[in-house]
Amino acid sequence: MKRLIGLAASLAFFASTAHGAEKWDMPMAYADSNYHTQNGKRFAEAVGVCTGGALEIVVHGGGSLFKGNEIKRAVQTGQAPIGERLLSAHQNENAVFGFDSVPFLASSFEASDKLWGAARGKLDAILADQNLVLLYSVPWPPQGMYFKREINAVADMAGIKFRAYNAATARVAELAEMLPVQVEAAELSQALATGVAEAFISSGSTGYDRKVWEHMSHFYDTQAWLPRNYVFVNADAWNGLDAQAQNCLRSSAMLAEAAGTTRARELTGWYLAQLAANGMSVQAPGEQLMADLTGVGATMSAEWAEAAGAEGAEIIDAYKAD
Ligand code: PCA
Repeated sequence: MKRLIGLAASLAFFASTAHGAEKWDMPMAYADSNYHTQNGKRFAEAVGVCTGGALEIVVHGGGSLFKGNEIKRAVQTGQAPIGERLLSAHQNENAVFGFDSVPFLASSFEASDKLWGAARGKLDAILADQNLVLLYSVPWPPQGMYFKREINAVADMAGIKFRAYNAATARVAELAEMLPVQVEAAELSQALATGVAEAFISSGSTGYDRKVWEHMSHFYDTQAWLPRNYVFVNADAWNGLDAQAQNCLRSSAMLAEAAGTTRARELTGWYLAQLAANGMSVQAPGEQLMADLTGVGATMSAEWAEAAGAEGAEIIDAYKAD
């Protein structure tokens, strides 16, 4: 009898897990077809397989569930249990979040990986204080500048309305005497079409996703930095999972970070080729332009070091020591 009760109890348990499988909505900000979003979907599938269906993650791309600038708050407050956001978008909250947008500090994929290795522990801790668990991060390709005409020096940029996506990009605009305006990638095409913005800095990836050749003619491959997206979980939602589900999230996240980074690397040249194939002039910045931007970068590096204080210095030291 005892055994029967035990059996009934365990059957009831399995029934309730199968029945009550947890479903997590995962807002992401960028185009559904973008490799970050596609990678997020594969991550979700891997978690589903690993947990035997006990945790189902449903990705909502393109800012369809929450807009990019709403996603962190939504996850912090538990409106969504998991999400993806541009890490440096939080630079206004804490300068350390902008470690990946310091001009010319880490402008290749190798350097970006190294810098991430140096910064990750700090980000884990800062996010843990905000009720968030950091899972994985994938970089964007190197950032270049898009214009509607030939640009040979920073002086050529004065007065242009410049679309910014974080504090660092707004600062580039200010230092070049342009007029910064914050616009999410999802709204970029519209901002260019309506003249709200006339130039911007981003990867070939976002230029491709938003078909910016309809409005832009020149891309300068400045390789200024590789900003990162990160995927994070509400800490209460995390604590509500059993150890097996947590292990599944961690192991799937490790794979997603490696796969997404590889994909970014593979696509970088392809994206630039698509800009050229659609009529844009894609080129390295000229000598004067590069010298001017190096000057802008030096100012911004000093400002970031000042704002990020001891924590920032530890990241830079660890990066340089590696
Ligand atoms: N694309 C995003 C962030 C960096 C990038 O390459 C954007 O432009 O919003």
